[in-house]
Amino acid sequence: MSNQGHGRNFNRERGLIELYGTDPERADAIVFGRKTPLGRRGFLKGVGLSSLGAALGATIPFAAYMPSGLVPVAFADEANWVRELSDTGLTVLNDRPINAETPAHLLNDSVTPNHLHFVRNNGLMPEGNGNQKWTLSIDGEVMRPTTFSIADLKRNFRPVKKALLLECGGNGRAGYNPPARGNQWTTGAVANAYWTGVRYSDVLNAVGPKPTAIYTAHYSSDRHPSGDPDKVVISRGIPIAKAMKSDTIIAFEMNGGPIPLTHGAPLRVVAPGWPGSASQKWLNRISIRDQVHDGTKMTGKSYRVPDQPIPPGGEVNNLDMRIIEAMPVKSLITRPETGYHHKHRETMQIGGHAWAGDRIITKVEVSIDFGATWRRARVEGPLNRGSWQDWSSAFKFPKPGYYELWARATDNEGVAQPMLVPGWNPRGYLNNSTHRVAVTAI
Ligand SMILES: Nc1nc2c(c(=O)[nH]1)N[C@H]1C(S)=C(S)[C@@H](COP(=O)(O)O)O[C@H]1N2
Ligand SMILES: [Mo]
Repeated sequence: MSNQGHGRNFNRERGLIELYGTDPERADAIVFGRKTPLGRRGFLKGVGLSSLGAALGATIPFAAYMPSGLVPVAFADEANWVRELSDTGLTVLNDRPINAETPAHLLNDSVTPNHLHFVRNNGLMPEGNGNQKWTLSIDGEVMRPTTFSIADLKRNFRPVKKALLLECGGNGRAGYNPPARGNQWTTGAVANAYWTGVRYSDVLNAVGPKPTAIYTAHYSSDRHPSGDPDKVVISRGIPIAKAMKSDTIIAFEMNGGPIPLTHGAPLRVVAPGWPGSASQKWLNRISIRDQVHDGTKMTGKSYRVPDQPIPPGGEVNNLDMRIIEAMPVKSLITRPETGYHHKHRETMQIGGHAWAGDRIITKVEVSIDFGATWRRARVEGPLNRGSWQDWSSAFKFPKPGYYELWARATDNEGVAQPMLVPGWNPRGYLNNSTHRVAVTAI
């Protein structure tokens, strides 16, 4: 019922590196397609790695001669990233591609530092070199198709620096029942870093969108896990109206320094408040279209939800799915950390962040009695448009015992977070139910 994913490990996607540590025979079976001693091949279905074997087997011709239980050299890169991300406290949900989320209490800063920003990759990251020569070409429904170097972007347009909210459309997926396949994000696929770049609108205006321009299409240089160079990992876009907003940017810096490879170096879109997939990383081409973009992961069930509510586990025709645009109102309790023991005679400080797609947060309420009564928290204004907002409150517990802190945000249209997991959908997007933190008063 909560969106915290407690007890949902049965459905967790195990990463390959972890599997090499705990069950090397089975890891081998996935990578090299060998039958496991127990013949449990079918069991791997739905673990999320089942297609990997076929893909990799083809690229490792001497697989059959490799000693069992060695992490194949093809995974060395991923193994390093897994180590680095886990060391900073992130929870790695998948290692090929890399996906990692941030525990709520590590997201307490108003501006999220690089090493605590969740990572969501659909494919394999491009090689980290060649940034000097990076270009962005813009074509399609524009008067003057142009190729910009990063220096051109910096020279021709006024740089802007803004704290911008990125949340994966699947954040909270672990709360859905029946479970939806994909990374089992709990609450941590959200962050609010400083991004420096140029306004998307300035760049578009410079190349002159034609009257027929209605949607953008973003392209990048990440690689398909199958190794097939013709397969596009992801190519998403946004309506021209979203691209024209003052807080939608083409970024070349994160928190005042170069963008790390994991977050899209050297150039990415940041379209705050929309599903993170709208913020293409490793951006090298924008094509302006006269129709809604239909690139990889724009269609079918990817980043789309049923246009009409359906029952949990229900079927829905792809024609009845719509693209997710602004993300719904949501909040996070970042202090105290769940499991905290608090002296009940003392006042407890509680706080976190709230955000609402393209809207503003007008109210955050907190309950320590399972929603029976609510108290209004203090809410700060956003650092700028597109940033999340901080909130805080203080509580005294009436007597020792077990409590849950619940937080519920409301946006400027009067829409509040639901307390239970809302509208089931096939891929488990848009779970914005109230965050809950357990505290023992002693
Ligand atoms: N090229 C490219 N861009 C991408 C992705 C990707 O896999 N490839 N993932 C998208 C998704 S689904 C999300 S949620 C955000 C995550 O950004 P982050 O990894 O910097 O947190 O990047 C988006 N941009
Ligand atoms: Mo995402």
